[in-house]
Amino acid sequence: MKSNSKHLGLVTKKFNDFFSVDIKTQEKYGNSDKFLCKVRKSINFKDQLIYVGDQVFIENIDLKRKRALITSLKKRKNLLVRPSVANISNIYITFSVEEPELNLSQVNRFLISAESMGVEVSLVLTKCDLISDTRRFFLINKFEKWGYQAITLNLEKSDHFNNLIVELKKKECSIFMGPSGVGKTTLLNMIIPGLQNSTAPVSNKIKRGKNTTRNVELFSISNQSYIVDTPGFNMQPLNVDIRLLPSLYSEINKQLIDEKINCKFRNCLHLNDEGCNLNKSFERYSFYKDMIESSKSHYYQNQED
Ligand SMILES: Nc1nc2c(ncn2[C@@H]2O[C@H](COP(=O)(O)OP(=O)(O)O)[C@@H](O)[C@H]2O)c(=O)[nH]1
Ligand SMILES: [Mg+2]
Ligand SMILES: [Zn+2]
Repeated sequence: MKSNSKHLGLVTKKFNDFFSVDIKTQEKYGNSDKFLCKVRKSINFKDQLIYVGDQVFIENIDLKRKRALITSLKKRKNLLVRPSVANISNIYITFSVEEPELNLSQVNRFLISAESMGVEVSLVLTKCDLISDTRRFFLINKFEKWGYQAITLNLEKSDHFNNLIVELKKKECSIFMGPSGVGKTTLLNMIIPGLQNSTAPVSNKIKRGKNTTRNVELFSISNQSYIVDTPGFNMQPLNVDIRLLPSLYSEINKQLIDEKINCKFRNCLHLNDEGCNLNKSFERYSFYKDMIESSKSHYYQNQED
């Protein structure tokens, strides 16, 4: 690496006006170098902020002090809000099977909001040590009908966990999302050696409040793979555009695309629409209907504002 050259890097951390940027030095050996960067003063990214996960070009590289200037921003693929992270490739929706008990409607909302990001979505079920194998297979079977191959984890059994790590090392940038108390931090601490974020039982968490929030950070887990650490974020599903909703359910897509079912109107919402030919006898249909109804009221409220 020459100090007067331009390099593409990845923003892994952000604090005040500073950014930590990872640069691959010897690609084939998987080596990388971290630079502390500021944005070049004369640059105005049209008021666009730079987020963790963004790819940026750096120049004016000071190899000794590991400093550089960010001079341009590559177009991002996507941007997650709360926590703000750019260019996610995989979302792992994470829920515990017990403690807190599985809430199917909530699982669905998280899955659909993740699907609306246009990334690969997977489902992770934690705390499987708290249920029988019969119950575990029942759940795997249920989510298969939803279009997901659930990854079931049991802290006492390392093989499932190791399979997950192998998978994560093949993905570009993964994030675990799900409600509080399901074991996300526990999982991250196992995946990222040396991370040691604090975990807490569900009841303590509520008492403790929000004072543990640290910034979002990307951790490298292999040559080309990163995991997002989102300490202290209580993640909520996003509101999804009503017109997108039908396409985010695999049961609906299967009928419309594979089975070539046609409704009378192309923008059919598959409720009581005239000429709707969708077979509505699938488990998630009631959740689908609820989501449509609630985004409808959302939509009309916003129209009135
Ligand atoms: N029984 C059981 N408890 C777990 C498991 N994973 C995490 N926990 C516990 O669940 C609680 C919440 O975990 P934490 O990682 O802080 O959840 P987060 O809020 O999703 O980050 C902690 O008391 C953990 O010890 C598991 O696989 N089995
Ligand atoms: Mg946590
Ligand atoms: Zn229809």
